[in-house]
Amino acid sequence: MFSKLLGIPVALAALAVTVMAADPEKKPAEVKGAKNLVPNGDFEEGDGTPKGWQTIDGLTTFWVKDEDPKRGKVLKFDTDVLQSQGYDWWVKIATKKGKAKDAPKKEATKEPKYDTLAGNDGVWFWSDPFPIEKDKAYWLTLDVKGPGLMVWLMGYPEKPDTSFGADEGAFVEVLKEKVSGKPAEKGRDHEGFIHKYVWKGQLAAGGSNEWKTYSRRKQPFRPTSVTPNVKWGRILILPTWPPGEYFVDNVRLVEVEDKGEK
Ligand SMILES: [Ca+2]
Repeated sequence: MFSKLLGIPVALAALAVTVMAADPEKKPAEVKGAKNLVPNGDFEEGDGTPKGWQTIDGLTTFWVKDEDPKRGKVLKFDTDVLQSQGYDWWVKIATKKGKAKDAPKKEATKEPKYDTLAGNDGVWFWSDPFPIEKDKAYWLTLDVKGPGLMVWLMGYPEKPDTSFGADEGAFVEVLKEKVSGKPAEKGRDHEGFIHKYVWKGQLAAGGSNEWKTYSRRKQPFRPTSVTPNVKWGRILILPTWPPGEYFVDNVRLVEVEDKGEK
């Protein structure tokens, strides 16, 4: 955990600032009539939780009004929550025994906070699936306020299961244990969790106390260039370290003109 904590997230946060700053000049032209493929990417629609995304939980994820009324509603994350408390509450959400409005009060966290979600699995937030077309190139942008975080476009051959946490191996194992009351199998014949996605592309974003738009600098995403069986995509937003609050708005994935350089 320690190396993950001090290695990857911190390095990525730095990368987000130095390499991934917004640069609209480099953006390839959108194809004519291109629409945002991400459902409800501006988080304006919904009833208690944003439509087109996994549910918020009221402990680590929130659907809030931004201070700027023009921005409307945004997603808020809190990674400064004990991993144990987060997992316990997520099991309740996944088994429909809890709703965001009934979320428990956050337990106090202590320095150095290695036992928080920030220091471990982070707080994941998944969009619903949308179609990905063969040989198409896509451009991802999003607005972030807060520390650096990771965003992924995940590619699937089959339309993925959108039940809460279905793509999170560690969570699925814990959920099975809590529901069955038995420890998960870990023997030699145990296959473990098999991800349903076959492709993923990442974008580092964030690193400012002000809202900024982030995108990849050079290459668009081409999910079918090495995995031609990809037919569906989902967005995964994943803030981890440092422990604290992160805000996200306007997640956009649009088809762009592609000269085909790989
Ligand atoms: Ca919004």
